[in-house]
Amino acid sequence: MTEKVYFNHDGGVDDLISLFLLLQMEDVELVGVGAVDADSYVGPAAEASRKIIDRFGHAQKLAVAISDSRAVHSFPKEWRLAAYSENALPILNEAGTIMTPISPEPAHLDLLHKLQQTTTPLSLVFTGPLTDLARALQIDPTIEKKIKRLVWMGGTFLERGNVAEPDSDGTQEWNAFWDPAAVKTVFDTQIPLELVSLESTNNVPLTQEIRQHWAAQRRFTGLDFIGNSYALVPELRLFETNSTYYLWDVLTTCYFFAADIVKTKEITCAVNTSSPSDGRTYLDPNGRPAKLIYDVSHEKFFALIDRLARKVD
Ligand code: AGV
Ligand code: CA
Repeated sequence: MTEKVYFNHDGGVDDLISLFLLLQMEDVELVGVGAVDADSYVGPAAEASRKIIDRFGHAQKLAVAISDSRAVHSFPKEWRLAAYSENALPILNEAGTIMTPISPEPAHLDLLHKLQQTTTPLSLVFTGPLTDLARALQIDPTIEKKIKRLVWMGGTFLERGNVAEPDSDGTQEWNAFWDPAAVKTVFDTQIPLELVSLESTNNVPLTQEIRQHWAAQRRFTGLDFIGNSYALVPELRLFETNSTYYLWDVLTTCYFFAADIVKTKEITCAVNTSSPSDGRTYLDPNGRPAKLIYDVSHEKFFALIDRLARKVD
């Protein structure tokens, strides 16, 4: 049976590759896309999204909604700039025009109305902050019932997160840190939650070996696109730095499609909302239930990316 999914992302390289892969998945109907001004600038992030749908969306009719949500803690500018480069890739600009329109509504209202109007529950895949969902829930809490499951790249239960900022104690994952209150709003619901946290994404750093694997297949347009996109960000070399790139969001969308590529366990959790730990997710016996993705099969994961990416020409 077809699974209907709404995708909200924040314009990073791996967010945009995730959109590309979602468009290739069998029995997955993408019903909406929202782009947030978090790990990107939302202008180029939304434009690149529209071009990816044009070029790789198999003539699917979609609109991209632009979020007007803004940061509590902003992402580093150096990371956000990659959206301009991605949007400038020749393969996305060959046509010279953009057909996929911008949604007339901001992303949280686009999401709200799609949930209100749907007759079958929607799955949500979020690969950036949860702000647009939290805002939609605040307007109409009854949309909760329309959500089949939320697959979110965010949070961590490890001692160390991936935020290195002067107003953080280093325990947070970035998507949670960007808007901690939004995480709390979502955690306070009963939406079935599946967390692709740093536990699992730490297993899939971008490496030279993976780049080579894609480079060797650049005769396939989709793998050439993936290789070019990841060329914009730094891999794991001698040791991990603050800028080392992982396949965070791509693992999230691949897990959404193929749960058998990972290991999961049931947890109960909560989120801290006071500085300098705001955005820290932690295990709490009295917290809300969630499924935590904590490990991934490299072999299955990279084979799935190859298979999906080969579907375009
Ligand atoms: O925390 C991971 C999230 C993912 O949604 N993002 C990147 C992915 O899109 C933020 C992030 C953490 N470290 C980063 C990030 C880095 N070194 N470069 C770019 N973004
Ligand atoms: Ca992201």
